[in-house]
Amino acid sequence: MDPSIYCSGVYRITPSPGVSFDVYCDFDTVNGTWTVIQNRQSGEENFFRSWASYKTGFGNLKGNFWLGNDNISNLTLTPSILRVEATSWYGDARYAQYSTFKVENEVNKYRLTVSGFSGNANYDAMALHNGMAFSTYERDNDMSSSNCADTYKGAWWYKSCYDCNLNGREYQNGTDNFQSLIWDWFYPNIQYPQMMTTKMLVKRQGT
Ligand SMILES: [Ca+2]
Repeated sequence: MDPSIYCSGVYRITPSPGVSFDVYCDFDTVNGTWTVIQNRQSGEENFFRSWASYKTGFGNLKGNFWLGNDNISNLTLTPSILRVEATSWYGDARYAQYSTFKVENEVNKYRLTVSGFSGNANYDAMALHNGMAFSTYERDNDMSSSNCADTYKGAWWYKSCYDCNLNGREYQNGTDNFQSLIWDWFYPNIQYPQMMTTKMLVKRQGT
């Protein structure tokens, strides 16, 4: 699609036969068109939610939302690229991009494949999560003897436990809050800086 014709907004897509759902298409971010799978721009939405909620998705496609693991899995049946955009509470906007991104289906616990990091986010915080299953507070699929999703009040592809926690519950500026929106080493001298905004965007490889 030609971005000079289309505007960013909500569109219905059919990523595979018989599967249609609404998405927010982003024509404003560089090298788009992107489909937004996660957006946090304020603290208005609760992200500490169940497996069923993350499965179907929640929130407002024009505001804060998670698109839903079933939808994300369907989107990434086609080889895909992930871009993560984050702005810290200090006001610095940076990104991480991954040349390969795939989320498997529910039977396979929405297992994550992510690789091919580039960008200026200083640190590849998704690498730790490559190959991990998705966990929520009542579905502990992580590699830890504890329950990462419950400890850190989020839902993510936790290992034991995280290098990034973009679905963390606590939306606030501060320090040493591991239940917040974290991207490790966003700054070379701050290991766990909290993010004010995050956005996860997907597009097909080769577009
Ligand atoms: Ca565990």
